[in-house]
Amino acid sequence: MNRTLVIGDIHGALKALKEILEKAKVTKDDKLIFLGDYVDAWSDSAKTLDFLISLQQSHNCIMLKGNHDELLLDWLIHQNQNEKWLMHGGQSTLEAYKNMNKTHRKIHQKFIENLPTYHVDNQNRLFVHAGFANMHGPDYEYYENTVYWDRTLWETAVATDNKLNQDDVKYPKRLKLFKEIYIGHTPVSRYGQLTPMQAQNVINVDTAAAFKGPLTILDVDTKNYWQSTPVHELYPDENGRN
Ligand SMILES: [Mn+2]
Repeated sequence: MNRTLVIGDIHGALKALKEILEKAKVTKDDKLIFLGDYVDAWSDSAKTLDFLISLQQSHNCIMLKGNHDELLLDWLIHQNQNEKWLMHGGQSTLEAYKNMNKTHRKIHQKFIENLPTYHVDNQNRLFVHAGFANMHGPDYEYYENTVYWDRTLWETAVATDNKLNQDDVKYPKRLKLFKEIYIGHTPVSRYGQLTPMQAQNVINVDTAAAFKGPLTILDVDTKNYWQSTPVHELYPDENGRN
């Protein structure tokens, strides 16, 4: 059977990525959907992109763009060292790119530039890094980058009373556009969890790999999931983001 597997925010934790691909026994028959934020936190940010670029050649992959990937792109193109970026994991990425030559950097730049920002599959399931704010869907955003920065979709789903009927006028219209919505971006550790978290039809797969959590791969049909060792244990001499 062909599985659709969704992978949460990696943040430079290549060791964790390799671990979960093995644990889930990923094959070339699987469709892999990466939710973005491949860099910033752990020391393997540049190597993670190398790995993804080659995985894209060998496997059936959809790789979406995250806000951290966009921040890296901004630096690759303009050498723009955004203060906030450096504080939120960018420093480790700068280190990782220090000795990389121009040609190699250009390959990474092209890779990020070509990443789609969301994907809808043939079962009307949406995959997007962060969310969307327009009530007609991500296609209608006024600002294209909303889909990799938004937190309102997730906050809305979490705040919606489970007893509220979907036909109720107060039910968030945005949530009704898709059968399911898979996101990363907002670590579930903020809610005291380290496993995928569902609120209404929104499933959050960011299990805080940038912080003290593991990286997760989830089968969207069965909801089975596999997790890595907590990432900070795989990089014991580093701080990640804290
Ligand atoms: Mn993010």
